[in-house]
Amino acid sequence: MRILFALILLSVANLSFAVGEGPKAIEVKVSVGTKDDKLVFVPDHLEFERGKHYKLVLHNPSSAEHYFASDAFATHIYSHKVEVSGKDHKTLAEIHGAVHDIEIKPGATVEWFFYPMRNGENMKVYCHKRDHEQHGMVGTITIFGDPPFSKK
Ligand SMILES: [Cu+2]
Repeated sequence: MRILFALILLSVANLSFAVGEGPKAIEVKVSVGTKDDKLVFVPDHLEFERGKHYKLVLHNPSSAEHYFASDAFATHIYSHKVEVSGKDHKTLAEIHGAVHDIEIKPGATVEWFFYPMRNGENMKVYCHKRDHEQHGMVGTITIFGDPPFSKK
């Protein structure tokens, strides 16, 4: 009986890991554009380590719409969810499934929760609005480290 109870506790703990936030996400902030409307990502290089859980906070402080787009990145991560919040920071929407491209409106913030799954070096991320990429709105993402869940 006691063992059964312990097993139930264990499975509940596992379940909450699977459906909840998981291990505390490491927050990484990226400014998509700048207040003075420079066409850049700040920072323009991101690094993520496999086996960790990340919360990528994309904020657009500029007066223009911008994209955060990367086909390679999408195939190298497990995207847990993307949260869209309103001005009062209340969540308006959660997007599940593989995400390749996010358009961020002026003043908006989105939070992207994911697990890096495959290594990739300098995968391109860019804004495909008009000529933004040519003006410098392009960056790179590197995923490194041992495979998640591997035994050492
Ligand atoms: Cu842009």
